[in-house]
Amino acid sequence: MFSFKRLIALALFVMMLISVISINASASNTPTIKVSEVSSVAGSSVDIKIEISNNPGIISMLLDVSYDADCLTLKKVTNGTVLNGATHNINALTVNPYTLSWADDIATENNTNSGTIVTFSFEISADAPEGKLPITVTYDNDNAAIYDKDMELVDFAVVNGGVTVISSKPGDINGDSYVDSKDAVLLAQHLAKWNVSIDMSTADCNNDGNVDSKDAVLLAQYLAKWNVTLG
Ligand SMILES: [Ca+2]
Ligand SMILES: [Ca+2]
Repeated sequence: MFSFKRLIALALFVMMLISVISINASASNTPTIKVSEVSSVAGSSVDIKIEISNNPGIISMLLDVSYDADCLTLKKVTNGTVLNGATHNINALTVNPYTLSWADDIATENNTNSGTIVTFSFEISADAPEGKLPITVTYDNDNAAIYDKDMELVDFAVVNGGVTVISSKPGDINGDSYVDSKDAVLLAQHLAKWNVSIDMSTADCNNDGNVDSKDAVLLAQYLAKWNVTLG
């Protein structure tokens, strides 16, 4: 039979365990708005997603999305399926910050969906410097930006993201920021003297100053996940 002291110790241990579990649970249950992060080369197009998770239930959400308009041009805003109805104004692509406005004021039930609320398609300017271009979301609950069906304000944590502009990658011969079979095909066509335009610096996969079959072999090995390095 347990002694009384041992019983107390066990009870304390169980209580501690429960509190640790509930702390972890509450940390992972925080309502969150998250901006995705991507890396790509100057001059390319990128998609940035804005997602909500652990949505406790809302009927209205007003967000401002800010970005570096010198280096990023907003081309398109596409609604996700999480919030019913429009969350963007298609006439205002040049306005920065861009306002995402969603309200369902006659809703009798909260919307508790989580997922992608909207996707921003940006073009990175050709002269964008290497480095990170932050994309940030803000909301103003002093002015009731996010609330539920009882008109109670709902706070979300915000995790900002952005676009990291990288220099050209060895092997990314078509400059779409990925090194994949399209690049291998393009290099093979170039070597077969097809009339294709390639980036000679990224096509020189082994960095020996020439673009030849050695580069095609190295690229094929890389794509086959051999332990080789490009550049
Ligand atoms: Ca590529
Ligand atoms: Ca080479």
